Amino acid sequence: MISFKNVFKLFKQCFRERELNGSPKKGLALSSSKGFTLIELLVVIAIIGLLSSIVLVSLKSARDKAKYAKAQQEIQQFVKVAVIAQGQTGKTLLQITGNGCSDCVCRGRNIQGIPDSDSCVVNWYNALAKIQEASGVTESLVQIRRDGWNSPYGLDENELEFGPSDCRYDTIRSAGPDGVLYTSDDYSVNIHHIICP
Ligand SMILES: [Ca+2]
Ligand SMILES: [Ca+2]
Repeated sequence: MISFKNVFKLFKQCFRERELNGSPKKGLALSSSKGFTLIELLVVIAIIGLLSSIVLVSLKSARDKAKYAKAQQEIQQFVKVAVIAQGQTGKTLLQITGNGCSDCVCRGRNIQGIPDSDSCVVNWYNALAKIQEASGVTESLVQIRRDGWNSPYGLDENELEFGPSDCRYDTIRSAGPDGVLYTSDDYSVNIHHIICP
């Protein structure tokens, strides 16, 4: 990776050479009419490389920002449907999906682009379908199956999972740019209780 430090070093070398010689060394000139030295050419290449890496980093960051916005919007949509489903049935998400941890099989690995046959995707699609059915919402939720990084969303049903006093929140999350659930780049939301106070 080209760093500012390296470019600065090249600049220094270049100017030192000019100070010592007054003009570029003929022996090093790549083009006698222009009089550019090899070191000057290297400086230009280094600057171009540095600028390119800055542009690439900015592009990635802009793309990630758009993907986070998509995840936020889709998770909001999911939570809205989940709350309706709970209200319609008077059941917790665990009771609706029949699973206490849909995303447990997704943890500790990169789930970007995993096939629909993977148990992680199967669990999420099942939960999504059951929650949609319970809600009575007819609007298709197919578009919120995967986040912008092509990972399935992770749902952990928690409310009353281990008894009547287990008042942990259900959570829904996007694995974020790294494709791994429960790391610092995730975007996650708690879903309101239906039975717990
Ligand atoms: Ca759980
Ligand atoms: Ca992550």
